[in-house]
Amino acid sequence: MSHRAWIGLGSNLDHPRRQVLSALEDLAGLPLTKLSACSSLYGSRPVGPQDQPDFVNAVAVLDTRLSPLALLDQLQALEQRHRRVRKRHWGPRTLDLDLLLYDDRVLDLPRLVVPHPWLAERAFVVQPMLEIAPELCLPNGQPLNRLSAAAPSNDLKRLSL
Ligand code: ROI
Repeated sequence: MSHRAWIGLGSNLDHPRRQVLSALEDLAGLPLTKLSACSSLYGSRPVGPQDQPDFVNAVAVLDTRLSPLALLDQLQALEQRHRRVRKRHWGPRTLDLDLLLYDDRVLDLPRLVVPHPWLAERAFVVQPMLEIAPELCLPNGQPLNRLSAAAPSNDLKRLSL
């Protein structure tokens, strides 16, 4: 059975746009997985410490037969392949891949919390998700488009390719 997984991508080091675009290709090549949609790229000021470069973010939708933890393993392996640098907590990084949603599942495991705990508060996640699915609701029934007003924008803007 195929499952629908939403992935958040973010980078602010080492050619962030290139990092995100090549990560989208990598996601398309994951085993048992099809890339079914992706958002535009977005630029924004960092959430957290401000003494770091701006971020490039995007969201991808996967149709996958991988379990949530098998998918997480694949995402973490991809981050490593992009030689993920993470200098400090909430600091700059070459590539972040977050599992945002997995069907309507709610998971609270030591390695994985789904929906992603910060999803609703981050415009750089909410806006790209709404670009793909304006009517999307979270597993608790909350419509995503109601949350978008609450999240600070951090000067989020859609980037032209
Ligand atoms: N800020 C923005 N704008 N985009 C991110 O992807 C991002 N990721 C993070 C922190 C450092 C919290 N801030 C971010 O992990």
